[in-house]
Amino acid sequence: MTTQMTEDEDVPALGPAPVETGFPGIALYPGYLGAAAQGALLGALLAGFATAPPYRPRMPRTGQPWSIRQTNFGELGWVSRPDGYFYSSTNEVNGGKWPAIPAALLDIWAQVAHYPAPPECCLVNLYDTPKSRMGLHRDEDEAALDAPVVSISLGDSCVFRVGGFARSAKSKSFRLASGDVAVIGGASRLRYHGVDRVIPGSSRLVPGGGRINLTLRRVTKPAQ
Ligand SMILES: O=C(O)CCC(=O)C(=O)O
Ligand SMILES: [Mn+2]
Repeated sequence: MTTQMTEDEDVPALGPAPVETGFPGIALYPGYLGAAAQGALLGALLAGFATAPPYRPRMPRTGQPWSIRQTNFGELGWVSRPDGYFYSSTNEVNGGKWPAIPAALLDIWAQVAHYPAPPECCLVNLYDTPKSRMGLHRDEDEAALDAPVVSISLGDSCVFRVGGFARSAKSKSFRLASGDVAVIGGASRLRYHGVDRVIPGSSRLVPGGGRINLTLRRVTKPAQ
C-alpha cells in the first residue's frame, strides 16, 4: 500500500491518508481499502463481468485497439469507438445495460467526493498485459465538471503520471498500489494524467496478475 514518488521526481514520499500531492484538488489515499475489502470488491467486479464482459476498445479515428480492456458499471458507460468517445446507457457489445455500481464503490464516493449526487459511471480499466498503459489525457466528456473523478486501484501497482493543462506541461509521477484511492477534482479536474506502466508481480490480488482501475464519474449535472 505504499504510495511513493517514482525515480524521476524529487517529490517527498507520501505519508498517511489523505496525502498532499502538490496539486490542489488532487488527494491520494494510500491503502484506503484493506486486504479484505479489496477481495470483496474484486468479487463484486468479477460477478459484474459475467453480464458486462471486458472488451478491447478501439481509438477514435485510427480504430487502433487500446492496450487495456474496459467495461462499465452504472447508468452510463464511457466507450471509445472509431467514431468518438461517448457515454451510453447501453453496452453495445451485448446490447444490455451495464451492471449497477457495487455498493462498496458508492460508499467510497460518498466518503471522499464531497459531491451532492452519486456517480453515474464506473469505468473499469483492465491492465492485463505487460504493455498495458494509458496515454496522457483529460477526463472532459462530463457535463458535471464540478464533480471530482474518484479512482480506485486494485492489483498490480502502476506509475501514474499527473501533468498540467497542456499535454506538454511538466508532470510528476506517483506509484498507485492496490487499495489506493485517488481523487482528482477542484482546480485539477482537467489536468492531464495517464498510466505509464504497470509493475508486474507487485500484487497477488488479481488472478493471473494485472491491474484493475475503477474510475467513478458524475456525468450529468444533478437537478438543483
Ligand atoms: O488507470 C488509471 O489509474 C487511470 C484511468 C483514467 O485516467 C481514466 O480511465 O480516465
Ligand atoms: Mn482519466
